[in-house]
Parts: sequence; C-alpha cells; structure tokens
Amino acid sequence: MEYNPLDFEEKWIEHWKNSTLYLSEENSNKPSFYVLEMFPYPSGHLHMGHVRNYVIGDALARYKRMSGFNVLYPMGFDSFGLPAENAAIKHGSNPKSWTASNIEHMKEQLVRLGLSYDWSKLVETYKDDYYKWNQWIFVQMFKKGLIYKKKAWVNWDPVDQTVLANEQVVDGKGWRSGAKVEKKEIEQFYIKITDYADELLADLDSLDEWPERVKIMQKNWIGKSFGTSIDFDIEDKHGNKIQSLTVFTTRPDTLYGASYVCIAAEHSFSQLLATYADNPDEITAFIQSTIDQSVADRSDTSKSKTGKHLGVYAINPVNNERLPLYVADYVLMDYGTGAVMAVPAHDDRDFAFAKAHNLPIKIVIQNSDLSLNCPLTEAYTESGVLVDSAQFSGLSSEEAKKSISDYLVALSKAKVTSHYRLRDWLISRQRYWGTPIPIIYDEAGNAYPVDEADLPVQLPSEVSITGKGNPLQDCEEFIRFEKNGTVYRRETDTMDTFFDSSWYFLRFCDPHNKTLPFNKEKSDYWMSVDQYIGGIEHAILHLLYARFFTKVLRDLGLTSVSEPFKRLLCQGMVLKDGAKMSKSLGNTVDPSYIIDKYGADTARLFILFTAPVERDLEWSDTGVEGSYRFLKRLHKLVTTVNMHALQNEKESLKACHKMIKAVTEDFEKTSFNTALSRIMECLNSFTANGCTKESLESLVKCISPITPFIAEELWQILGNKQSIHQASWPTFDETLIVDDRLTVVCQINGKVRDKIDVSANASEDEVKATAAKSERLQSYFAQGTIRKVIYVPGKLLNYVIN
Ligand code: ANZ
Repeated sequence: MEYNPLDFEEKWIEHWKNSTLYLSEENSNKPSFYVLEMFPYPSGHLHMGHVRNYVIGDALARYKRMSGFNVLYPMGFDSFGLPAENAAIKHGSNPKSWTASNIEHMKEQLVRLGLSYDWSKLVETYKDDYYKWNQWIFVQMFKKGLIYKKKAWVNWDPVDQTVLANEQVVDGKGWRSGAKVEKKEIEQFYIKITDYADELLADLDSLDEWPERVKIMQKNWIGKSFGTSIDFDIEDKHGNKIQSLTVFTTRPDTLYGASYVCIAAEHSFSQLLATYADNPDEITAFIQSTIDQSVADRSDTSKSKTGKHLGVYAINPVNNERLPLYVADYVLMDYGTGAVMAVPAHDDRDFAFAKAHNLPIKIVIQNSDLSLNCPLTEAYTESGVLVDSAQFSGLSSEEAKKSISDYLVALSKAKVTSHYRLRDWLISRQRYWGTPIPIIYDEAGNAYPVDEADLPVQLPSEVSITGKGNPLQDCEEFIRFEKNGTVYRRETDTMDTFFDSSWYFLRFCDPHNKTLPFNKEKSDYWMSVDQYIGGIEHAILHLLYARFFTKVLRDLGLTSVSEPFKRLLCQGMVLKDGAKMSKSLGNTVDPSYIIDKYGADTARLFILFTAPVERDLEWSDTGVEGSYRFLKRLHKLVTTVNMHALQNEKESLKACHKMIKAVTEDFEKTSFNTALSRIMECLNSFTANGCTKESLESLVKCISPITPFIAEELWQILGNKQSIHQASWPTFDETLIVDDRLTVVCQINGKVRDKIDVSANASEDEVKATAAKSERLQSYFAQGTIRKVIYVPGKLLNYVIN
C-alpha cells in the first residue's frame, strides 16, 4: 500500500462533514476549552499566514477534545469593510454578493485543510442577525452615556465628494481621484474608552499568559502620565489680563526654566488671541496650514518646529515673569490641555524651537557633577538638582515636582492630574458597507437612539456604489423614518468595523440567540477564551477594543468575565527568501497548490514542524518534500509492520511511553515542533525494534491533531471503526519510562574528573564502589586523603581531598 493522500483526504472530508465530530456539546458536564483564532476578512483567498494561524488552533482544539474537554472551536468572517466597496467600484459588483461568494470559497478552503470547526456556530458580521446586536450594544452604550457626538476632522476628497480613510490618502491625494485631500470638520460619534483607561491598564497585570511585548504595547498605547495642570494668566502687551490658560506638564520641577508658552493651532485661544498680534492674517494662515498637517508630521522630532507669536504674554505663576505666548505646530490639541509651558534647556522640541526663534535657554536642572554650562548644545532631559529656582534650588527633581506642585496647589494655581495618551474611539465612518449607526434625528436635529424593537436598522442592499459620496445619503427610503406620526431622518454613517470584532467571541458562545447578543450562562460556561491566536499586528487596537467591550458588557450585566482572552499566542510570520510572503513582493505560495500536490497533511506538518509557533517560519520546498517523506514512512510503518516480530519489546515500549509523555507536555505548551521531533524519534525506534499494535495506535493518536487525515486513515487500517478524533488521548506509564542506567558525574574538589555509568536503582554504596574502580579518579585519590564525599542521588558524586 502506497501513501497516496489525495486518495483518502477527500474521502475523510466528506465523512467528517456528515458527522457530529466537531460540534461542541450543549449542557456538557465536561470542562470547557475555548480555542479561537482571529477571524478573517473574506478577501476571497486563504494565504499561508491564515493557514499557519488556523493549523495551530486546530491542532490544539483536536488535542483538547481527545483529552476530555468540551471544546468550542468556531469560525466566522469579519465581513464588513472597505475592500467590498472598492471591488464594487472597480468591477461594478454588489458588496453583499461579492462578500457571500468569497465566504463560500474560503469556507471550502478551510474545510479542505482539515480544520475541525463547529460550522453550526458560524458568525458573519455582514448579516443582520449579527449587526442587529452591534446596534443593540450601541444603543445601550448611548443610553449609558458611553457614546457621544463631537466635531472631528476628516480627510475630504473634493472631487469624489467623499470622506477618505487614512489608507485611501496616498501622498496627500485621494487614491481614486488624485485630488489634493482637504481637511473637513464634521460631527461624529465617539465611544468613551477613556472611561475605562485605568481598568484597562491595571488589568494587564492579571494577564500572565500574554506575551510581555503585547502588554507593553498596550500599556504604552494607554500611556498614563502623572503631572500637573498649571494656570497662567494671559496679558496683552500693556499688562491687562485677558484670559487664564491651563498647561499640562509632567515636569513642574522645571517651571523656573520656562521661557515661553505655546498652544495648539486648534486651541480655542489661537484664533482669538491672533487679533492681539500685528500680523493676524499671517497667524490665521499658519493656523490653517498646521491643522492640515498630519499628526505624525507634527510630532516628528526630526522635523523643524515652527510657530507664531500671538502678541500676548503668559505670566509664570511662580515668579511673575512675562513669557511670550506662541501658537506652535508641535503642540497637539488632543493631549493634555493643548497648551505647553516650554522649557528649552530641558526638552528637545522646546530646545529646537527656542533656537529657531531666539528665545532664552535657562538651565534650572543640573546633572550630578554640575557640569552643565551655557550655551547648551542640546537639551538636558534627565532629572537632576534644581538651580536658579528660588526657594526650590537644591532640591532633587523628584522632590521639586512635589514641592512646586504643592506650592501652586495651595495658591489655587494648579491641580495634580494624570493624562492618558489613549483617546476616545471615533467610530463613525462615512461609508456604505458597515453597520448602520442606529440613530435618528428630528427636524430640529436632535439625536435619538432607535428603539430596540425597531432593530435591526437594515442596510439597503440595492444601492449603486460609484465612489462618489456615501450611497446611503442618496437613499431616501433608508433616510426617511416615520414613527408615531413624526418624521425622522436616519444617520447615514456606519460603524467602524472594529466594533464588529470587539465582541464576536461572545456571540460564538450563543450564535443563534434572537433575544439578546448572547445568553449569560452560556457565555459564562465558555468564557474566557482559553487560547486566542492571531497576528502581532492586532496587538494594540483589536485586543484593546475587545478588552474594553468585555468590560462594558460586564457592566451591562451580560457576562461575568472582565478579560476576554486568557492566553494569547501571536504566531510568527511566514517568510519566503527572508521576506514576509506578500502579494506586492510576489513571493507567495498558494496553499491550494501545496494541498493539491502533497495533500493537506503535508502542508500542516511542514508548518508546525519547521518553526516554534511564535517564531517566523521560512518557507522551503525541500522542507515540504521532507514532511511528505516522513508521512510516507509513517504510512509504510503502519501498513507493513509485523506486530508479532517484536525484536526489543522493552525498548519499543519505553520509546512509546516517553513519546506520549513528552508530546503531552509539548501540546500543553503549543510546542508542536518539539512534539513532532519526539514522534519522529519514536517512529525510528519502532522501525528498529518493532512495536505492539497498542504502541502503534498511540503513535497515530499523538500525531492525529497535526495530521488528521493520515491519522484517520491509519486508525481505520488498524481496525478501528470509530473516528480517531473521538478517541481518547493516550496515557503513559511512568515506570516504563525510567531509564535502567544512569550517568553520575564525579568531581574532585568541585571539578568534573569523570562520569560513571551505574544501574538506575544503584544504592549510594554501589555508586561509590563503581567510582572507586575508575582509573581516572584513582589518580586523584592518590594525591591526598578523602575528607568528605557528597552524593546527590543519581546525579553527582563529589570528593573533597587534601
Ligand atoms: C514642561 C516640560 C519641561 C515638559 C521639560 C517636558 C520636559 P508625556 O510625558 O509624554 O505625557 N506636552 C503636554 N501637552 C502637550 C501637547 N498637547 N502637545 C505636545 N506636547 C505636550 O509628555 C508630557 C510633556 O509633553 C509635558 O511636560 C509637556 O512638556 C508636553 F523639561 O512640560 B512638558
């Protein structure tokens, strides 16, 4: 019998499809185990990155099922979003049918790979039985005050008359029209994720099975800084007080070194205070051009810092010094208070700005060897000892931060505050292919959430998508909504698709619920996800939003968990010729090609064997060939071994039980590559020593989560009727594993001088007797008297001689 995977892989697919093998049990007494991969966008084709992601999850799900868990292993499609609209513009296709047919195709590919999903739990976000619950959750959040409306700047394409996503702006121009993109301010919806900033930060500590780097990225993204908000009086050039301005600083210790104050272009004072300057038009133009720049450019420290003097002064509250007030491009409106006290000697950006504008640079923090001298060549940004700071001179930065804050707080000139880098989440998208935002407006423009009974707000499917504007705005049947004799206008914006993916893992617990997003008991049975698997590119936004939604849904009483993902695995990339496989580089390998040539098992084995799951994996054709040959050997062993001709039963059994033990430990750690090495070693031993049928069955069971097709085929050849994927995981007998011989290291005065081979159950005296016979040791014994012998059983024998 030859190994011919294409002969039987299709057969097993049909068989498994018609069985209940992979359905998770309802009302089970078994412990639950929830395995989840980040669900894909249905672009139409699987790439190797997907394959790697899903094969890892599948191997774990299969192993856990065999180990007695009730496993939830579902799949879905994150199926709203731009590509469907772009395809519609390009090919005149309909986003809905384009999406549906892509999903069909991808499902077939997933099934062909032998992935053991419970398809009865399929979740597709573009369907109204899913997005209805997006809308329901939106309404709950709106009612709780967690969603609000605010003006925000968008990219506006003046030719296509449409808002553009950031990725549709290429070199400052619209991706389709090529027109120069403008900034436009419109009203949009925000979610108050900042209300949960503290909890999102604190709970990172409880995620001890998450990669450290992901937690660090989340922490930096939330970016909590402790500081002080200080009030400065603003005076015109004649010394008349006009306003009070609050700045946020993390360095109140540097207050005596402030030489100017600056505000963001968007700050409400900019335009107002421009009128006090001699050149108001110039300032207005500067404000406008700054607003048009990207945030990234404005915060880029390598770019020169520009600004304009507003013709007014800020009064330093500690010494009444008059500091010129500027509007500057490097100050951002949405951080702190949008106003900064600038200390050129101790901040890089302020230093660059002061140089360019000829402003004083005053040293107020000295380093430990008091070696800072004017003029400075660069800012000294470390902490140190205060100088030239009146009564605070001589304090350390840390002491002074507190003393200067306390002093100003007592004068009611400051508050101790903390600020977050994290911003509220803008969720409005001026696009068609997304969840309609469930808001209606009366004639006066007041916003109301849609009644829950009127959900879902259906997305009309027959619209023409031209790339000009949002088609919903021209769809009168959609916009007009009449209730109890009043006519309302519907919101035409749709939701950011990150909304959809922020709670889908909860819907999988109860995907067909018609009265709630999911039932609490069911979610409490399955949640948290025991193993979540996905790419590092989602380390920040998706994971943060998912954590946030879980907490909000908990506070709405819908679930008991506070964190959605207990253990997180970020798999490495798939590389070819050292670079990430990607269409643009033209170095992709189509999974279908590999499957058609070698079968799905070879693809799966290659991927899991070649690299540890977290590391990058370099594609290699010879590696694929090697995987194929290994499966061929396995097939041959099982189909030709003569089970009665056991040559060395003891060795064979030992190899088998050692393997079971090691593979079990490895699977628990998702260390599939090392598990496979153990399986390969065991196969070698069986080939050399022969094996029992039971040992052979254990071997096939151990590899079955990785290569499910060949395992099923061989299992049946071995005479089993039930599926191997329902069999239970093999157990091992510790007594069979124990080695009969041991190596004991022998030391003389702490230095290794010999190694001796002894029986595993040798007594201390027997070990010493063996050592006494060692010629190498004898030469050392002769050099002195043995004063002491230390024996660490089975490991070490140390003689102290002098
Ligand atoms: C005076 C000062 C002196 C500062 C000094 C730094 C060093 P982190 O730590 O990242 O939170 N800042 C405050 N608001 C800003 C805004 N809207 N746009 C740009 N910069 C802003 O950063 C806090 C520091 O960033 C603040 O402390 C402020 O400059 C600046 F030797 O105040 B500092």
